[in-house]
Amino acid sequence: MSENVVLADKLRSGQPVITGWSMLAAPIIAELLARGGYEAVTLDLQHGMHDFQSACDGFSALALGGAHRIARIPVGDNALASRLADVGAECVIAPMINSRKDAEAFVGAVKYPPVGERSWGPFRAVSLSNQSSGEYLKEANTQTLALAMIETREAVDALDDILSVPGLDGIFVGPSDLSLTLSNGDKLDPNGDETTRVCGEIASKAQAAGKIAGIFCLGAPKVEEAIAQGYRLMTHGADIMLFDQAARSALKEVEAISARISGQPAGY
Ligand code: 3PY
Ligand code: MG
Repeated sequence: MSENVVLADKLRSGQPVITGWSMLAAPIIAELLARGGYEAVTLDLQHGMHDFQSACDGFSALALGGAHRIARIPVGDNALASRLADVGAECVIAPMINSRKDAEAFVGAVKYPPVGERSWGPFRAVSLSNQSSGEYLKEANTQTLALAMIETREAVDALDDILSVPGLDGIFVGPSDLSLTLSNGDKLDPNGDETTRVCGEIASKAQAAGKIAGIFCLGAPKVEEAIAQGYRLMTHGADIMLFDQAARSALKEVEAISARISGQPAGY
């Protein structure tokens, strides 16, 4: 459990952090991931079922469970990035950042002046950080991370420009979308050779620029590989898939009994 250590400090010092991924908008599920031992949990407001209210409640549940609070916003929803930072996100991930302009607009929403133009009002974030307002303001621009998703060929081509945006703390790779654009829409191949090669190049560039590199990993071997490539924030374990697997394997355990009782006469 990691309550009082700052996520930004861990990642900047090169410590790998594995984040669980929460798509189901029930705060207790995010809390269960935290209590299960995930050091961080990401609430997904892009493809997951979370909205602002479930994220507010989810962050409180994560604080209770002792995990770092991360959220992914929908494409281009920078106003929501500010709101999520206000209610306690320690890190905001923005999908489909394809240009310097996209990255600047995102950073503007997450960072206070002079780096960005985030508006003041972080009442819940202050209480969850166990700081005073003054302390929070002093640390907010370094402790509230802005990570830009690199998940298109266009973003890979613009990577140097994106990485040079002041206030952008790092990047986060989406290998599924990346594989889709690398193949011109032909196939989803997040774990394929070409995708892996490009992921390696992205991590090297991020490292050279002194920025944090994160990635969505599909499978434990990909976590290991990502760390070797230089990634430090790795997703592993999405609640919807974990629950699906758990339900299937629980049912499998009673398969023989289930087959036997389904042959019983009505009323059994
Ligand atoms: C991707 O792989 O494209 C993602 O966005 C992961 O969530
Ligand atoms: Mg994606």
